[in-house]
Amino acid sequence: MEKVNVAIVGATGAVGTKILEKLVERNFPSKSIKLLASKRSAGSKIEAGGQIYIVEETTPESFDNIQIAFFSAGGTISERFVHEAVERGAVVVDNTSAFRMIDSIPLVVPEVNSHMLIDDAKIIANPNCSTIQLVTALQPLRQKYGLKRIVVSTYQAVSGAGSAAINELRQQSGQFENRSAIKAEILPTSSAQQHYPISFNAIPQIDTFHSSGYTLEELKMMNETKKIFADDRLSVVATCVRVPVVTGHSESVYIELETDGVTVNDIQTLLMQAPGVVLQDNPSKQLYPMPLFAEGKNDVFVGRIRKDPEVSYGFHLWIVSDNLQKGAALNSVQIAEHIVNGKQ
Ligand code: NAP
Ligand code: 3JN
Repeated sequence: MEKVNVAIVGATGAVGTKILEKLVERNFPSKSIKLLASKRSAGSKIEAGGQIYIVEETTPESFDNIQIAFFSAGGTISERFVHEAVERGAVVVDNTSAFRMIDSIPLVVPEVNSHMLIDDAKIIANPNCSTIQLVTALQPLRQKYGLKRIVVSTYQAVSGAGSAAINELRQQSGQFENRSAIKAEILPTSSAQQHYPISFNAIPQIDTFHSSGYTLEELKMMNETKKIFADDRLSVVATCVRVPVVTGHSESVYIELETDGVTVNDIQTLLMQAPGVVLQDNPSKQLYPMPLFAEGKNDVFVGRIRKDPEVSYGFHLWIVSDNLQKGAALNSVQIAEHIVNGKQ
């Protein structure tokens, strides 16, 4: 396999550090890995796979002689540097929402639509973490039975909002224990007028509000799911909630199939063989997915599968995955592996 020079923009962040770990863990065919961040972190050191990497400031010249560039430093940085990277010959895997809904840019979850990774794609968008685990789990059901409706409520970990939000949950938990005043400065979003504690709380706002009353996170899930499934007629509605979990997003999902007469056992059998999915569904043994046990794992875990009492083609599921692994770093690295394999 041809070896490539790699860059990671946002390498010091919650997602970027996991991308580096994944590249090392999966023995990605890299000649070199360049870690990029803002001027603030230039010169800092990161260790992975027994090697020390020095972080550099991101500039247009950072992308000279780079073949694969991962971006996870927010949409503004992607808008500023992705085209620079492409002009210098890189293929970009972008983890931000900057390009996801542009028609000509593939939005890819390899288990669902790797066929979108056409040879001349220079920018590939990595979907939102909550979307990735949803579509990975539902793809086998959609393929076999057809899907007409999805109603999803999320229980999202603080690591989805970056390392500052992880620190905030830890600090607030300490403040609660010490009975000192709880300081809330990051969540629901750093730009919000009002901040709320996340410790011992659940915040029904992720990202800012759109005039429709949905948050941007909810709209991302709704629009991205339709784009990945290439189905505009699919009805998708989301409610996204932040909970005091460090890592691992959970989703309570109601689906309506296009086929009647499907049983819980049919769904379990299908999901048992599905790529990237692990079935954990045995109420008699209290077996069901939980974020604490999904942390660090690559898979999407599914359990609590029930038939709706009123709708014969309706089912309820509980879907859990590590938002920094399959939700971000793993999916990005899988995309890059497809690209590099295609170059052989
Ligand atoms: P984070 O922990 O706050 O890290 C932010 C990263 O961006 C840091 O490496 C930071 O570097 C870097 N950065 C900030 N300003 C920069 C600049 N001017 N130039 C270059 N780098 C800069 O955030 P995160 O959780 O890793 O998320 C980062 C981005 O990834 C998000 O904004 C989002 O777009 C995307 N994301 C995607 C998913 C997904 O669902 N797939 C999930 C989470 C995040 P410094 O150390 O220098 O500050
Ligand atoms: O909050 C989460 O759990 C996931 C957050 C993802 C995120 C955070 C900041 C900016 C995104 C994203 O990937 O959609 C973005 C963004 O790029 O818009």
